[in-house]
Amino acid sequence: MSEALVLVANHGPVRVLTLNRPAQLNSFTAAMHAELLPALQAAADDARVRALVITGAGRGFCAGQDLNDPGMAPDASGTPDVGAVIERHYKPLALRLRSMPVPVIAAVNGVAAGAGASLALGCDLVVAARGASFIQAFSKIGLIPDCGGTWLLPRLVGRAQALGLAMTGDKLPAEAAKAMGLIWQVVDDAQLLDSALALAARLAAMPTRALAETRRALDDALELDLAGALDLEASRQGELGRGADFAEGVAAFLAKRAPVFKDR
Ligand code: T3D
Repeated sequence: MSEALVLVANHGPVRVLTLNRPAQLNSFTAAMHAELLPALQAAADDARVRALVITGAGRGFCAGQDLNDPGMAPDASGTPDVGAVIERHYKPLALRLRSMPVPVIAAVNGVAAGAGASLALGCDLVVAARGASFIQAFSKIGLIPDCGGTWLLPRLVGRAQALGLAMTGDKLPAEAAKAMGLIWQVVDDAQLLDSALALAARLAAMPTRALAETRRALDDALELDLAGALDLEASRQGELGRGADFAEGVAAFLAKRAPVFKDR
């Protein structure tokens, strides 16, 4: 039997998904997509999972689309239908990732290129090994950023830096990515998984539903004016305020004890 292309492991309430095509730097094939999206869905559907970590096996995180994959072969027109690949694989992946009911951490262990960079940057918090790097490889092969890259990059670092990264396709070391605000944290290579797991465990003990709503509210508010954002806050806060986690958080604070959150 061939080995899984996405390894799944549980560390208490933290689920870890490991992209597992190390010889090809975990680049995406149709077969790997066919495991990754269901693995994300399974994590979303499993009430025991309260935080997710995505990482890569071997020396790379993910080198984007596997440029040798049969899915890239020319169709009847004589050229590959790249748009169809995006519709079939990358669009559902980016949307699923961004709407996960739990916080998602990318533990970037090595190079994250093309759609692999978008996968990492589409996670809520990116923790990178000092030796990792980010490459907007698309322009080098005549494409634009995809898997959400056009939406993510200017939101993360502004138009000037986004265009610089996307047009040059230059390799951005983890420290530089942190300095420009592209990612959350850089840690020593040997500490990457432990650091990501510790952060995930911390988030897993927090009010999960509020964390997922925080992501949704920040994303939605970027499209709104101040009055619209205030309306959004009143509406979503109203819903959270009726949740068990808010009651528990306040009760625990007043009783000077540690809270136990359960909403999801
Ligand atoms: O359908 C669509 O195309 C739409 C979707 C597009 C989304 C995209 O992601 S487009 C961007 C695709 N990705 C790339 O263009 C990146 C290509 N890879 C690289 O530029 C380099 O591999 C890296 C800079 C990422 C790493 O360089 P390095 O020197 O550390 O490693 P390497 O020697 O280049 O790669 C190691 C092996 O992985 C090598 O195989 P080999 O020679 O040992 O048998 C290499 O061919 C393979 N590999 C790396 N990236 C890919 C790949 N094989 C297939 N596809 C890849 N993307």
